[in-house]
Amino acid sequence: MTFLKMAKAALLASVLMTGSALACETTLRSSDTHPDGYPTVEAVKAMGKMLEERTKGKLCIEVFHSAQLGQEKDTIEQTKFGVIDMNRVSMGPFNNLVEETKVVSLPFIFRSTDHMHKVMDGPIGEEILKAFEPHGFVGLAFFDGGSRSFYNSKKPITSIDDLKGMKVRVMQSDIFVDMMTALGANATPMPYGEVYSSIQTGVIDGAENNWPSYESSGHFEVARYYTLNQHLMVPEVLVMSKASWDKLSPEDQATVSQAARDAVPVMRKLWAEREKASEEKVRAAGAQVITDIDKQPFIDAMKPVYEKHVTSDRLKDLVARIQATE
Ligand code: GTR
Repeated sequence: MTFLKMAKAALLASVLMTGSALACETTLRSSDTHPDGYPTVEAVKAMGKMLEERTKGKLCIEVFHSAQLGQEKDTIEQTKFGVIDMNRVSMGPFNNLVEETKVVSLPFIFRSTDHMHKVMDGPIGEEILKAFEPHGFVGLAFFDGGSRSFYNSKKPITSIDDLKGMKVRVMQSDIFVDMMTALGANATPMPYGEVYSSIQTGVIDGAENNWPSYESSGHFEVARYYTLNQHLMVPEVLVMSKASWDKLSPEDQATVSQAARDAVPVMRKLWAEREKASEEKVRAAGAQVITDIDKQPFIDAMKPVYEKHVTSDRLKDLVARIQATE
């Protein structure tokens, strides 16, 4: 064996031992607030596998789960500047940056999961994905975020009246602050990672989220009353930093785009399974779930939120088209 051959063999062996991510020419760093195994984390990993195969090891993704790279709002900033290549976040924290994300963050804008899928998979979804670009991001795909409901540590919420004066954490967006105000509660915007201890120490009374987040965050341990009022159905988005995107060849950009879209059905399947499993887990752990709730008063109370936030012609048009989507 020549020296060169020996060196090559040693390099190959070390690459095999250290795992596939390092074998790639370029490894894209992707952020997620959720823990390993969560549907969004697994979907981006699946996308990474597709990418690695399709580019023959040129491009890979490494998912930094469990908020290892920071809380959503901060990681969005870092993604904008190319410090993080990819990010899977709720569209809520994007509201103040990308105006178009507001329409899908409005309470009760979607009538059902089917309605949401139709909108996000169609021309409106495409328009919203494109809207990220002028702000330093490339919108790659939308993931499901289920529907969000209220939970708290104090008492069962059976009507709007029960929310009066409660301190409820919301994601960092003015829409959600105004939504809580319209319901007579005190909104406390804060990062997801601070919610558990804030409920535990009584800084807040509760929060709102979907089944998988309520379960995986452990919030059900400290806030056992969950009311299935389903006021929000905010889709999630996978974005890439425009700075990282611009470093790729047009062929690689197309491969990244396609792999992201191909990860959507993977995500939806995992999501449906996890929603059921999470609900079963929190119920078994003693969470008190209130299902008998009249949503109409909540829907009616949202009028001022729409009036305040749907002001430009662009947003009015998007809202009207979403509502008209059958
Ligand atoms: C989850 C969502 C996260 C994050 C979190 C929150 O449902 O998947 O991206 O936005 O809610 O409430 O901050």
